[in-house]
Amino acid sequence: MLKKFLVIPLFLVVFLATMAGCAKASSAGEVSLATAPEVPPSITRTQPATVTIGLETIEKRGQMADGVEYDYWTFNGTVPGPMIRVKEGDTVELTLKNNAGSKHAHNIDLHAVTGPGGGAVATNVAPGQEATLRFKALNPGLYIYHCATAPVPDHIANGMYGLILVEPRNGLAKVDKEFYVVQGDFYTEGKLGEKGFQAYNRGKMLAEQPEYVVFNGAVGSLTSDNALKANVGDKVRIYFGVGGPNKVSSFHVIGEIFDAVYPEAASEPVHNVQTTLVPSGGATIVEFKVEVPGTYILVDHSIARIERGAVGLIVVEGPEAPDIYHKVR
Ligand SMILES: [Cu+2]
Repeated sequence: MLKKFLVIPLFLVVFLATMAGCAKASSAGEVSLATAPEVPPSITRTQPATVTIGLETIEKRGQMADGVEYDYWTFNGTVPGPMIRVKEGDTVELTLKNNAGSKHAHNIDLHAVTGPGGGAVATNVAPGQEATLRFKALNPGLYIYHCATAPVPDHIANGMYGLILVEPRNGLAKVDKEFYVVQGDFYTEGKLGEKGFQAYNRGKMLAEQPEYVVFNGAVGSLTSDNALKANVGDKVRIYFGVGGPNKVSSFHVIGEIFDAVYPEAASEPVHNVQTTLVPSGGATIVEFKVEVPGTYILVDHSIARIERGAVGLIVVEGPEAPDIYHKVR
């Protein structure tokens, strides 16, 4: 009896405290997500808010390269998963659903989370189930998120990663074009270029000998019809991450110099950088103005990897700038 009397007031206290907590931060509703290479729009509100995110883990067959199929494990059906954009100080309520058609349990570890496992333990979900995590985005920056269900390397190797941007309180400077690119290494049964369905090869993953090293999950995701586009005079910002599971990236754009790099996505930029090193499970933000028309090539300057797929294009259109660049004879 005594227990019963105690339980009811305790429930009321918790309920009222929760309501008071909710009243402090306004609710800004669902966060808009973007599929690579798109970036969600910048956040115009100036105050932190409570925001919600819905992600679904989906295992599906996709194209690794021309004529090469692979069984990816994904967030929302794409590699990388969607880019998430929140604001410093936001309270984020993330619901992770595991598609009923999945064969494996999945979860999410966001490097933007302060708390055990980055949220992985709290979001471990069997096929057909869902879980909800609430966290406060304390530190501004650009962070990798990934699945951390054991064996973790298998889940990452199959494509379970993406980026979450925690915009600083005062926002980021306005630019003309923003792009979202994540590098990953893939380990197929067949050798590079071998046609048909290719299963995952765990031995190659453990030996750290990928067949493919690609941007945005597949060879050709940023070339020909998928090339990025900009105009002469544009200021371009790339949110670049490395999902891994194993390889780091010597990220470089052939024909450009980064006016600013936020090394490892830290808050303070450095200037005039040619190539920036991005760790596995890390990210960077690079900015550059495009002054001369033409085609610029995104690469991992561990340059053998261009043969394995790590190539992307930015096609810049506009008037020639012969005072900056021209062929004399
Ligand atoms: Cu997983």
